[in-house]
Amino acid sequence: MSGKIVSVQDISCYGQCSLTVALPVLSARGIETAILPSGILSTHTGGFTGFTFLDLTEEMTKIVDHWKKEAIRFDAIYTGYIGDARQFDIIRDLRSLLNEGGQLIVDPAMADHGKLYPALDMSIVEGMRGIVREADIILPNLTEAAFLIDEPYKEDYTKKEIDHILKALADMGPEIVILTGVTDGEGRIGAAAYYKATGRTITYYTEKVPAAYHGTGDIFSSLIIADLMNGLDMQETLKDACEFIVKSIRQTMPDPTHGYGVKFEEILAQE
Ligand code: PXL
Repeated sequence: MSGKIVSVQDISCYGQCSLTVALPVLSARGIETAILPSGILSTHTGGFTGFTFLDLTEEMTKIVDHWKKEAIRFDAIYTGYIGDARQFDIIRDLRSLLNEGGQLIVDPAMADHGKLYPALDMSIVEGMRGIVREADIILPNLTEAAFLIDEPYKEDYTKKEIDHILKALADMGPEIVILTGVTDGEGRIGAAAYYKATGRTITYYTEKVPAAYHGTGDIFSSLIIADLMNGLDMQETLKDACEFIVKSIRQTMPDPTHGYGVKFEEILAQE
């Protein structure tokens, strides 16, 4: 994989998630990134109340129509948080702008810690299931995986249960499933990448840092996508993304006023 991507997710003006983290990460890693913003929110929806939300569904259609006229093409589509279920058809339409061999990469950013994000409902879960069936690569966390395969979420999973989840997700359609929040039974946490064609799973675990922040899933997905597009193998890619997230959390933990997102910029700048 190499080339130009378009990312479809919201702009949360304050709070360090979705496009405000995806763009700097992808740019810093040398990936040209266009954006198709799904909505504009004053903040993200985790921990803030009274946030504003401007739905950009209609504008998205106009943007894609213009791109068609300009014969603009992409090598990958990377989707994240989607605030309105009508937008799944726009993502389908956007696929006509993919170059041959271009990939649809879906981070079904809709839930965490066993719950859907506050502004979302089951229409988004249904829509995500649909787009996951058409995706080449998906990047769910364990909560999103449970919603996608319609099985109850648990706090802890055995290795056998993780293998079942990976296979159930791949059976929905994608060639590669990258599942985050997976633990190794010895107190470490990381990610597992499952290849449908070979049945092979590659894992990487790192120390479990005792803190959770919004936006880390978006930074993780952006790093994975950039690394794969830059030709790193999956083992190096998982290691890079997992260690980057740990460093970003460590950078943030000493600052109690910064609970809404991670200080990833300082880590990116050190590279
Ligand atoms: O990081 C995922 C995300 C993206 N966009 C919005 C969110 C969240 C998580 O809460 O609220 C608007």
